[in-house]
Amino acid sequence: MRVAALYDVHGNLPALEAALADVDEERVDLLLCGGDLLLGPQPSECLEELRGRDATFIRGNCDRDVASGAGSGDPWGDRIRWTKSRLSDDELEFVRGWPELFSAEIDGLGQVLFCHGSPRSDEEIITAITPPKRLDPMLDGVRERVVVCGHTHVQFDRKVGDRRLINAGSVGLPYEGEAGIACWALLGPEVELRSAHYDVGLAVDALRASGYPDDDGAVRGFLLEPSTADEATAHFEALSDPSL
Ligand SMILES: [Mn+2]
Repeated sequence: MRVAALYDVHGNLPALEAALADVDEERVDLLLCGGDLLLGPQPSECLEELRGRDATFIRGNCDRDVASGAGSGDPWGDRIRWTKSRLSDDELEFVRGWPELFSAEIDGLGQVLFCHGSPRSDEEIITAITPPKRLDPMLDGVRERVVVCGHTHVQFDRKVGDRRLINAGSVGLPYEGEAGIACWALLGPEVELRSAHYDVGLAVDALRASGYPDDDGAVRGFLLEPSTADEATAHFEALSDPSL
């Protein structure tokens, strides 16, 4: 089996369409949506596009928040509630049924575990430099030698002991220092970290037209002036390890 892993779309339909056009160039047996599909300007459009392609879904922390409508009074709480309001009861019910983990036998790689944050949490952070001391408890009891995650929007492919850890990156809001790329991963028999180019102006227009709350300009900023991978990785490690 060959798998296309599309993580962290965040309701960015132009980016999703670009990634899917790239996927269509490959012979893929399974389309895996790795979570955080919804929170963004076009949640229903992105969900229906992937449902129409019979994708397999796992749940991200933001999908969980959107389905429950949980969120504080800050701008992200407004975004969560707005996104929930754009989904039908049927769509929300579908999202609530998503599992946290998915495992598949992939050509050349063996059994591969897909999670959103870490195998034990949809919001735990794994980066390219997370030390084994923090990784070991997250991977305790995991049988698969290959683990694919997302959540940080930064791609990597690293060896840790006898395991291979891969971050598929983000389709909709990658932190790779370049605007207008949609990142995803092709698995089997090799691991290919891919990025498809698209017109980021279409995503900015969709953001504005949708009415998605962005008074603080944060999402516009993520689209037009994304952090570099090194900046984002340092930021996430500092969040995860208070001693840094
Ligand atoms: Mn996430």
